[in-house]
Amino acid sequence: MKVAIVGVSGAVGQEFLSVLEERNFPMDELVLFGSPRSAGKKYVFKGEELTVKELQHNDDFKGVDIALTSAGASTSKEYEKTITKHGAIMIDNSSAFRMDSDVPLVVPEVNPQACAHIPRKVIANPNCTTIQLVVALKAIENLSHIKSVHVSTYQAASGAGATGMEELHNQVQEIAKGDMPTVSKFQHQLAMNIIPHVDVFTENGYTKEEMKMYNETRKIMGTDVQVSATCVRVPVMRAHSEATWVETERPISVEEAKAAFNSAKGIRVVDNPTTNDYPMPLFVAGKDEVFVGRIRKDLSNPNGLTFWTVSDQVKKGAALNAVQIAEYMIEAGLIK
Ligand code: 2RA
Repeated sequence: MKVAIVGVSGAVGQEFLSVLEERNFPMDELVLFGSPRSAGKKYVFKGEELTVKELQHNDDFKGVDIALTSAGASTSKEYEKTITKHGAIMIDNSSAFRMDSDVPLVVPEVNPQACAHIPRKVIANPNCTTIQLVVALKAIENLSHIKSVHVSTYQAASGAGATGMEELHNQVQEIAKGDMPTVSKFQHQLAMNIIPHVDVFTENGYTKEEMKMYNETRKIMGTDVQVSATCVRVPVMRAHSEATWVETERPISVEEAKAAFNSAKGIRVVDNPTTNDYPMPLFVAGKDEVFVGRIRKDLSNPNGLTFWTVSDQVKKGAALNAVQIAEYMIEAGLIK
């Protein structure tokens, strides 16, 4: 098994390296690719120093079985054929192909069966906000069909990549020194602030990030669920949180929901108001699961349930989900 990481110098690329090592992913060889700027950089994987090759239109992907790509949508579009032409399966973290009808959009806890049909040899990894939402929704959908979802996100700086995290870190230091914080990555100062704006606005007044939650959730769940999202950037380093309200076809009790979350794959329930236990980004960063807490009835709707989720955006929201897709495909005999 030969694996390639494309975009290894970015935040998600670096996370691919640590997730593959942490999980002892079954492979014989790892090759690293990056932009001309990161070509020549060296990274250590399992004690071995690997040098980043420049991504180019050549035959470098001959012999590669799985390419984990996270180099932005335009690079993914430009290099799709170069990466897949010799048979490599491209598991792509960008938004380039997510809504293409001939590309499955996969969260292994929800729709692994979609991996069986990959006419373009491409599988898309969903947006981070969608991943944690659908892992939680699936547990409820198994009890009763979800008709609608309202969700408000609290998205960490990591969603904007390594430079987003760096900007938040620098702003905190600048403020502590009494200097004016430098703003370049985000639309406004993020430290000591929240910004109700992630990605660009679309014509209907929702942002692209909010529309991703609508479209991707429906594609992955394979249902007619209605989704209305408000996506907000918060001064947190690397785990996204979401407050979610669902309306189901029949009323679901808190006990039923808790039992469903407790037995669902990929979920850890932390929900004990008497001891102030609930998921928080500070403690979820670096963890694999989607954490669920604050589970309660929606007081405005007898068929409504509300809960709070937190998940590491760089890990389950990006690199880990892609690696889990690859693991599923190996286990299911879809990659030989
Ligand atoms: C963000 N969801 O948090 C985006 C990253 N994919 O900015």
